[in-house]
Amino acid sequence: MPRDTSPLFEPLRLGAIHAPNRIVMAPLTRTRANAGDAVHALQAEYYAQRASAGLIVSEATQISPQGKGYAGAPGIHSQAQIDGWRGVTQAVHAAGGRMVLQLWHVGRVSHPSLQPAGALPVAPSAIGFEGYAHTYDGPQDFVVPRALETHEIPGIVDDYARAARNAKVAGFDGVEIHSANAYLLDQFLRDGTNHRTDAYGGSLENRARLTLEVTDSVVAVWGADRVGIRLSPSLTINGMSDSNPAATFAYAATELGRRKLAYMHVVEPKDPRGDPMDRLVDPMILRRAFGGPYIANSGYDADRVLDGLAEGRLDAASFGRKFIANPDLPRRLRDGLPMNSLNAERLYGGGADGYTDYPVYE
Ligand code: 8OZ
Repeated sequence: MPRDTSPLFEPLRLGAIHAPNRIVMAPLTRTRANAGDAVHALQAEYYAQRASAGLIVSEATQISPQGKGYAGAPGIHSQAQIDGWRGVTQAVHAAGGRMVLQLWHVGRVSHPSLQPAGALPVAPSAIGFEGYAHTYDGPQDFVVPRALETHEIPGIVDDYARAARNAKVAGFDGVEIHSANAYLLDQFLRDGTNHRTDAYGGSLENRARLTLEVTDSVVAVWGADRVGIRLSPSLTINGMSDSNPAATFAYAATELGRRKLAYMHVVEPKDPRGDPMDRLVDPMILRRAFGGPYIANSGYDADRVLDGLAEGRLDAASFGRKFIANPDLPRRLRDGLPMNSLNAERLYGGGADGYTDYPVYE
């Protein structure tokens, strides 16, 4: 007997957003924006193909020119960008879907060639790290960023609020604040990247202040029930570290929980049964601290989602690579159908190839 997959299709309320199933399309950087960092008809087709998701989270999208860190990533700070995204939301809605925009500032994960006037990328503190930025001239070493002055921080909070308003004009159903994956808000949260001595550094409360101020400014635009947030407590890419990640993220999740957001989206350790050193923070600490709808991410398949639902460990799960390769992923999970394989050469950049040409199951 094949396993009963109907729990995947029990509807879920994510704040004011009604998801018809528990299968979320994860935010996926695909770097196919045009020269003005705008999305266009190609992205409208790609996202509309995936409208059977319970919810689509857009690829990470710059709130400001300073927030950019990857050649080909889209923004939500110009009129052309708003117009491009409006075409996407119209196509997704016409196909019966729901979609939130992921609001992104990369902080130090950038390069002067991607910054206005060739400026240094900004960060909580002037701390360099190993690796390379994805620029228009190919990979280039990361540089030591410039520490933000305290008086610049309200301007960044305003940039998030403006981007949130632009997302509304573009017709999204809500927004997700990207506070994960080694980008600006995550850099403030963790003490490996945040050595500040002002109100935004030091204590747990101070390091969480920027994420919470941004959340409050975005909630003022959308209402809490259309704002989600993404965290990645166990991720150590791009030089991320924290001296007590369980305490840091439990505090952030508790404070976010007080705000009654639509959901919290957590990048979990890749293999929950793997090396305990890779499991810095038990995701259940965050789930309990937050208290609201919880979307799990990383390496899920139908069985793990069904187990997680049955054991009360999650409310939904998001899928990345599987959703790239299978536009009809919910149906394939429901019916146990075979999956298309991923064309890993075509994840980033280019056009329709490896983007909109994955077939639905016949
Ligand atoms: C992969 C490649 C580039 C960016 C993230 C926005 O990790 C990203 C990203 C992922 O959140």
